[in-house]
Amino acid sequence: MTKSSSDKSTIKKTPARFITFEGGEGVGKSTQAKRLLDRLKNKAIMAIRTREPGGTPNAENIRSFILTGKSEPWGVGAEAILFASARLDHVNELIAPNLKKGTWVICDRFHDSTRAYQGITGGVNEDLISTLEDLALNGYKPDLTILLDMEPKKAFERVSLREEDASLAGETDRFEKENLDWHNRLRKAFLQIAKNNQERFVTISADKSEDELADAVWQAVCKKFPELNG
Ligand code: Z5A
Repeated sequence: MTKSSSDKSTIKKTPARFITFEGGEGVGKSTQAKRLLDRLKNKAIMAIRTREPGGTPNAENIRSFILTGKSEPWGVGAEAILFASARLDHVNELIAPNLKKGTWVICDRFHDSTRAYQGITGGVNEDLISTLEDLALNGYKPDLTILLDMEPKKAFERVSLREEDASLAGETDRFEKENLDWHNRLRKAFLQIAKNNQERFVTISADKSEDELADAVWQAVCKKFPELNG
């Protein structure tokens, strides 16, 4: 990419940041992670987008094991450990090396998902969740977490539109099959985590158009990292 001299000075002044997106299914995390990546790149900032579970070959193997339902008989505690194992590899092999070389990292879900799904909603003991967080994050806590919040019922309508696509019809992952009450509890869990970590979280209503949401996300990112306005 050709960069102007002002673009170069932007890169110089900007330390690499670690941003995560969280929220229930279908709220628009993947879409907004991509939109944010594009905006950072337009500012000539080196950035990558990744996801959890996954992001590295080892972690993608664990993703497929969990989301196809193979881990379900092991119980929710074992699933929390599997998510953390995938995360440890992801942090060590992809997230930390990129941050160290000055590349911003945008991650679609991270440790707050384990706390919300397996911990608060799934009932796994808080001490185990905290221990797994310490182990898997290896000191790499996000600088900013954007919680996209929306009524699960509306978010599911978005997902069902997507799944009308012939290639996805009939596929349901490990968590999609939980009922609406479960997803409402999950929404509350994320809001609770955001409330408990206000210095790191920004909660944005996801019930808006893709463009409006991208603008709201960008405003939140620029507010948190004022160097982007320079
Ligand atoms: N999980 C866990 O239990 N513990 C953990 O520690 C971790 C994860 C890390 C991962 O599934 C599952 O693993 C997840 C949690 C669990 N389970 N669930 N359910 P995943 O990665 O396959 O699924 P997801 O994270 O829930 O993503 P998603 O379904 O793809 O949703 P999304 O990323 O939030 O939304 P999207 O893909 O950007 O958009 C969904 C559709 O809506 C799509 O067709 C878009 O074009 C459309 N869209 C997007 N934005 C808009 C707006 N603003 N208006 C209208 N339509 C829109």
